[in-house]
Amino acid sequence: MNEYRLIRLICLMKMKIDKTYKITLIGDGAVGKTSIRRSYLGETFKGNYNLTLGSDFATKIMQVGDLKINIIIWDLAGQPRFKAVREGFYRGTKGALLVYDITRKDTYENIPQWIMELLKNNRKQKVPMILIGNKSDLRGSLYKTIPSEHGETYAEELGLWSGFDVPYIETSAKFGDNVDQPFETLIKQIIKTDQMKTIASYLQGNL
Ligand code: G3D
Ligand code: MG
Repeated sequence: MNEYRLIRLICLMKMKIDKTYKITLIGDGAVGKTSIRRSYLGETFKGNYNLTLGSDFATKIMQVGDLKINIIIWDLAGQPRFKAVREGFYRGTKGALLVYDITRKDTYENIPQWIMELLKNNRKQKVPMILIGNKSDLRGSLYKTIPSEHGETYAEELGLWSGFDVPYIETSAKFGDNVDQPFETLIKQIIKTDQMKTIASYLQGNL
């Protein structure tokens, strides 16, 4: 972890923040996770990225209604060789952005494995999720692409399975298309889930 980022994280923790939530970007290698994170944070799109080595994170403060929320966005390397490193980083994840590349069918088919890896390493906790089909700028190009309906149908199935509303969102990290929406939708769902849990435990305590 880079020293500057660590200091920034400690400073943020000391600011008056109402809540801190950890969210995780997961999916196969090269689907565009780092690009989505960078694009959302207003960093410019770069071709020829350095490979994410194991894990990396960034933080952002969001104002949601009256709440000041600090989100810590973990970006995990998708390559199989980083599996052992990744496992330690899932714990405490409050929401996940599941990313596939619409030009690579295998990355879509691997999404269930990613969900299993998350569950296994996050105390079997189902969390709010967003399904992202990235590289939408390549639709209509020479690449064969996975139709949007496949993403939508699969997101619906995930919703039934998880008990959360799971939207399907197509993004282009390259052009910054739709990159804010998955983060904002996910954070709102996390806040709602958190509030419902608080109410439920309050009611239990008062029975
Ligand atoms: P990862 O973090 O999931 O491993 P990266 O993926 O963000 O490192 O991106 C992998 C490659 O896909 C990069 O290209 C990056 O530029 C490209 N990419 C990411 N998002 C998009 C997108 O929305 N559209 C297009 N066309 N390309 C994208 P390189 O050439 O560096 O391998
Ligand atoms: Mg990466």
